[in-house]
Amino acid sequence: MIKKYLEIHPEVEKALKEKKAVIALESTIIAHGMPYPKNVETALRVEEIIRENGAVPATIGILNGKIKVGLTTEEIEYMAKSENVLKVSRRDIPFVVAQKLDGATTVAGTMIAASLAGIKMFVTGGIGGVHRGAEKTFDISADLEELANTNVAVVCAGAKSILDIGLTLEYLETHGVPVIGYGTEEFPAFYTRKSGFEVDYRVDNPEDLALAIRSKWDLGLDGGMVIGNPIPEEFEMDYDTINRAIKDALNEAEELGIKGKETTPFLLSKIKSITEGRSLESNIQLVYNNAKIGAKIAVKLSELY
Ligand code: PSU
Ligand code: MN
Repeated sequence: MIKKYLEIHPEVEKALKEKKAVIALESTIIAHGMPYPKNVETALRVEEIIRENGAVPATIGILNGKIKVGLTTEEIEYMAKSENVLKVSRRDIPFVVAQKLDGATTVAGTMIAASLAGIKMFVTGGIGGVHRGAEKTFDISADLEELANTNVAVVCAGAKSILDIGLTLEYLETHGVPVIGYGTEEFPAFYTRKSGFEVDYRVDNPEDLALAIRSKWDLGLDGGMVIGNPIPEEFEMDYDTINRAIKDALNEAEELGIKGKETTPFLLSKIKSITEGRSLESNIQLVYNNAKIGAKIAVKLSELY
């Protein structure tokens, strides 16, 4: 039944059958998170890094209504260039599929597709979360709800301070989503290693993480896990510079009345232009770093199944 909606790339299908490590990758970061042509370059390099570290990449998106698990290079190019690719979270999937549209999947959308295909690990840059001012706007990313329910572990570089990091962590705690610091006690803030917030558990190697992930699901504790992997020091942004840029971007979004699903892409592109592209460079490097660690964890996890 589900098969009619999914199209799994033969290489991914083979790896899954052989219980090899497979990593899901999202396409919203390609279509709405980074400008062309850096988005294609990054997406393809991330796949390479995953292979170099022993896992098979599966970039996920919806094309002509088909949920594709493992986009080809040409399909990634198309996602990166086309103006008609929608941003697809849980609520959007049925319509994009039924109307045979093209959609780039968010963290939530990608987790759903990964889980349908049997992929346990997912690498990205940053997750969505509770937005600043959410007590008025109710803007809380559907990513958090997905993390609460869907069995996919997500490696990210933490949450950006376009979000309310404290409230995001509270939300995750309420929903029983473990938040791990990879080699750190502090939850990373995407562009910077520090956020001022502690993680629940620090883990220093892929083996220990794989054991915790396996234990969670063995016990029927459904839902995901957030693995916060800090950006490498050499690519980190200056704390004050990035926070000033974020503040300016937030002000502009408010003045222009940007709302709903437009908010995150708007802020990302504003921050990029305010920092003259330096935030984009950091963003790219942190994704590469996550790909490396994510693949290593996936390899260890595949040995446990
Ligand atoms: N953070 C980034 N880059 C991104 C996103 C978040 O640094 O591209 C994307 C992810 O796809 C994430 C989505 O799932 O934004 C969250 O959007 P929203 O806040 O509308 O749920
Ligand atoms: Mn939102």
